[in-house]
Amino acid sequence: MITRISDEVAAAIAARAPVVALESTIFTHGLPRPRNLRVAIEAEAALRADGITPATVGVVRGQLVVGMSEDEIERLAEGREPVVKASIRDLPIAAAKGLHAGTTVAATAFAAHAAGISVFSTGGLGGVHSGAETTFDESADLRALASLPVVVVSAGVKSILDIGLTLERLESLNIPVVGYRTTNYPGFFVSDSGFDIEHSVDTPEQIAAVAVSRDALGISAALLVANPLPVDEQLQPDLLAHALTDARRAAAAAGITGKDTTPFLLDFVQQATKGLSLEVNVAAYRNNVRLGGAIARALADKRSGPGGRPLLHR
Ligand code: PSU
Ligand code: MN
Repeated sequence: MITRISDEVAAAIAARAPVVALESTIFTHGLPRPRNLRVAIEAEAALRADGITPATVGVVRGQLVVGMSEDEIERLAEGREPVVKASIRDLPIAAAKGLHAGTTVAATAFAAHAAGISVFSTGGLGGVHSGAETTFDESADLRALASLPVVVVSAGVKSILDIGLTLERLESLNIPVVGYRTTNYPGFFVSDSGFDIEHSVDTPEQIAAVAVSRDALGISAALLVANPLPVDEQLQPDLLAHALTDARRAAAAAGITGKDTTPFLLDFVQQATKGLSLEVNVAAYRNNVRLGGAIARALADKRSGPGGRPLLHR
């Protein structure tokens, strides 16, 4: 089989119980070993503790798996065998060649939607890279999110990106964005990117209501929930600004392009902040996993409650 859904995840979907999809690029390419494995396992445990079924998505020897086992997560996190970074376009190649791959936000949202999972928590989304006017480097996450009707919880787009341009693209692509209890768009490592968004929502139930309305209208874009870290947990904005300037200069000097850019910049920022950005990255991810669980529960309640009915087109 080219795809596999774990028994646990399949049972939860069939029972219309809350499920949250999790990506694997965050632990194959985003976080350093050995911390990456711990973060991935902890995210699943946190969901289970709240009664939510986790569905970590990744490619194991070519097979697109929704609901990786702990052994599979370990295998990809440890990196003893080569692991590529797979966006949607890489999936057929990974399948035919039998590769291991971490799935990006785009590829994870694709698999989650195909499996019938409505909610997906991640760290930071891909977006428009600074200098994109000459490099054309815009994450495939954006195009993917325009056509996959899932709810994606993130702490904004990564600060390494051009956030203003990314927000413009989200508008062009008709992708709804709501701030969780804020109209300040978060900048992943920092609570406020300096850019505003129009709409905020205050509860997981409200987010579920927006998702249900979107589906009732037949709009097929993802609903992006921007979930800022509390200010006392963010990275110092001036420390980040310095690290970013240096990181971009280093990437240019090293001739880094394409999908290597994001891991390079994240790694550079981590070293330049002496590991502080790593702690913030993990805290933001945890925060998003928790909120994703609450949204999944609210959605499950809404769809099974009075007047709720299962969606025809998942
Ligand atoms: N944010 C993180 N760490 C990551 C990523 C995002 O904090 O590793 C990953 C996500 O999987 C996202 C991908 O989908 O980076 C975007 O990569 P690119 O810019 O090459 O599209
Ligand atoms: Mn890119």
